[in-house]
Formats: sequence, structure tokens, C-alpha cells
Amino acid sequence: MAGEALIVIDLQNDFCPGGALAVAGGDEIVPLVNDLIRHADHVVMTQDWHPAGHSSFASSHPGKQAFETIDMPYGPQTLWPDHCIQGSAGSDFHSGLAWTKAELVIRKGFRPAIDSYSAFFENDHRTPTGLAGYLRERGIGAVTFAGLATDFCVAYSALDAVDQGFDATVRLDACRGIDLNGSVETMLKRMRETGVRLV
Ligand code: VGL
Ligand code: ZN
Repeated sequence: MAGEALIVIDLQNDFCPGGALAVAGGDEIVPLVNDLIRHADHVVMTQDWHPAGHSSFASSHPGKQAFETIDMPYGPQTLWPDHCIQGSAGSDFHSGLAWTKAELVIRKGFRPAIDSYSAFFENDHRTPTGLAGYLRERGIGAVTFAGLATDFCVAYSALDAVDQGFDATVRLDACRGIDLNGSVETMLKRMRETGVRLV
């Protein structure tokens, strides 16, 4: 039987209350995620990891505000407050997260000119992070997602997981969303239609 992995997405200080891009209730999921980690065969974490001045930051585009959308060479890109700057306190995992069992930490968003929501591909949908190859080499065929944010990094990761041939489940009770212009509903629908199991 193929192996299974839990993938914990971006459970970092900047996405929790008090952080630069706080997701409402982002910290509430920590105890449940810790339970999932305890019961998982294999654990992978992702860490949003931007250089200062990253192109996804509104502050890098004079006259633009956070949460506006701009056109990038790879398509539309939402602009964000500065967040998860490499090595900053905001980029650390939530202090209550039991992350030591993680066998791999995938860092993403480190290329200055391109954002990366998915754990598998950057936002150009072409540049791989290496995660698909890693899981395949290890014989892992099924992945379960938890973390932040439901409608961005969790959703894009789950959609790419299915596209890459993995059996993908999202634990909605162990995720929280940003919800920009109905993005939670939009991405739940896309996940459902793509064959992501939402539980
Ligand atoms: C995320 C926006 C920008 C996420 C990361 O983890 O969902 N969202 N960077
Ligand atoms: Zn980011």
C-alpha cells in the first residue's frame, strides 16, 4: 500500500493573530494540527519564505495597496502586506506547533520575482518545488493537508496534488481562510470539482 503524509501548510506567526498577514483564528488550529501530526506516518511542513522586497508585497509597487491585484508576467497576483521575511520572527512556525517530527520542510516564495502559494509549484504553475518528486521517491501516494490559508496556500497545494496524481484530502477543521472577495467559497468549489476530498 502506498504511504501517506500529512502536509502542514504555512502555520507561521505572520499568518496568526498579531502577525503581518493574520488569518482569523489561525492559531486555533494548532492543537488539532498537533494531534494530526502525532497520528501521521510522515509529516511535511511548508514555510512561506520571502526575501525582503518580494514582488508579492504591496510595498514593492508604489501606489499599490495590500489586497489589490496586479498583472505579473505569469498572470494576476494579489498583493500582500510584507510577511514571512526569511529569518524574521514572523516567518517562524507558531511556537505551539509540534513541528519536530517533520521529515521535510519545503520553503517557498524565495524567488524575488515570483510568488508561490502551492507546495508543489510556484505561481507560474511551471517552477516545481521538488515536493512531487520527493513524495514519489518515498512511495507516498496520499496526502492530507492542514494549515493556512484554506483559500490560498492550502487550496493551491491540494489542487496541484490531484493534478500530480496524488490522492488529496483537506482537513477543513484544521485550516482557516483569508477570504478575499469570496475566495473561500470559490476555492472550496474548485477543490471539490477537481477531486480533492474535503473533510
Ligand atoms: C499565503 C498569501 C501570501 C498562504 C502565503 O500561506 O496562504 N497567502 N503568502
Ligand atoms: Zn507569502
